[in-house]
Amino acid sequence: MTTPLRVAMVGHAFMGAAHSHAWRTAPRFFDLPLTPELAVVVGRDADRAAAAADRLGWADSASDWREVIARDDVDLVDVCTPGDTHAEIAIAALEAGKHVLCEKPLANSVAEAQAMADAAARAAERGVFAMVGFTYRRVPAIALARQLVEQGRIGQVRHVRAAYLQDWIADPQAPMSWRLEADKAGSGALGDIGAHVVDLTQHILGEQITGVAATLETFVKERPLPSSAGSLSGTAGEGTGTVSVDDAALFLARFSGGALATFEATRFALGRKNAIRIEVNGSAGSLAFDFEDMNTLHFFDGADPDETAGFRRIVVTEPGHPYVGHWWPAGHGLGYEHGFTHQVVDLVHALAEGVQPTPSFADGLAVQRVLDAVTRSAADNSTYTPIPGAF
Ligand code: SOE
Repeated sequence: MTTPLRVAMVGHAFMGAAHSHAWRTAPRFFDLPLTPELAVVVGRDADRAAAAADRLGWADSASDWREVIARDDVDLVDVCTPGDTHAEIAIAALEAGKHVLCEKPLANSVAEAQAMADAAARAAERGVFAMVGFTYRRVPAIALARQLVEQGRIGQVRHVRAAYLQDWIADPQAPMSWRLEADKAGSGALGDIGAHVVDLTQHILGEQITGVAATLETFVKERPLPSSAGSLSGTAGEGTGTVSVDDAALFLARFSGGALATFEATRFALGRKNAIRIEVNGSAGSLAFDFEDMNTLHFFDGADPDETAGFRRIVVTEPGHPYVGHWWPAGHGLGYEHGFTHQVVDLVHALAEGVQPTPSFADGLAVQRVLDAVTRSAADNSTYTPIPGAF
């Protein structure tokens, strides 16, 4: 048994369940230098928090995150709440000397994300670290794509085509939820799922987006209020509410290394449930990924002879592939939840070594700047909008 890492998790809905699973599972499949303990789960309603503790495997529950952050028997605060509370909770936790894992997008505005990145930089000087939960970085096929780009296997990147497609609000009768309210979620498809592909492409290329030209649309402006909440969309009830976020976001972008990119984020692509599609074309090859076939990566090697050249379908389930050797025999694939487990593994190693885990809050801020530029560009009739500070 190694030193415990006592975790407090704030929020216990969809992301809270995914994080709980990861904290429980990581030490069972990976040798960790610290042993995560699911110490306390926090929710606004004491009864529901207690029920969540039972269901998700937490030792204790509480209804006041401020009290929990002040506890001596908590080492890390895991923020799984809607975006409007990220900055307040994360900054308070860092100032109280707790490490922080915060769900994406980092915040609802650049100002909040900047304050969080500043707090994280101050805390890091004291050996207290913060990480933002762009969990798809830890899908083995994505980690492999990153390695191949880093090794120069596709050469100089020219094009990036990125889309995140879902359909869970395509039905106009799908009820309101916090994800459709600007004051809670910050933005709609843009921040909820577009943020993932912005982070993933910046991560895979090891570059930053330097400017965007964007358009946003809200297709369904009024929706039924929910009668009961579901993990994403609940059941429609009486009355209606106004959707105050985008339903879809499209934008062109430029990367710091000169690549041109297109991005699409929508929750109206009927039939596409969680399609994160990324294609990267370089001077020496291409890569293509789709989360709906998440255990494979497609690789075209420009050096292959013409007669046999073609996209190679790499089944990313070999023990030598990133993270895979800790799981099942070759060919027995992984799922959505494994990215969260890998996130915990990498975070725990970084904390034990006293180094900055990635993606950092500074990385989260970089994504936030892109989201902000998209919103400004769309408001200005798709005018090309440079990202401040990105080169
Ligand atoms: C809903 O669109 C959602 O749960 C996102 O909020 C998550 O970040 C993504 O992983 C799956 O879809």
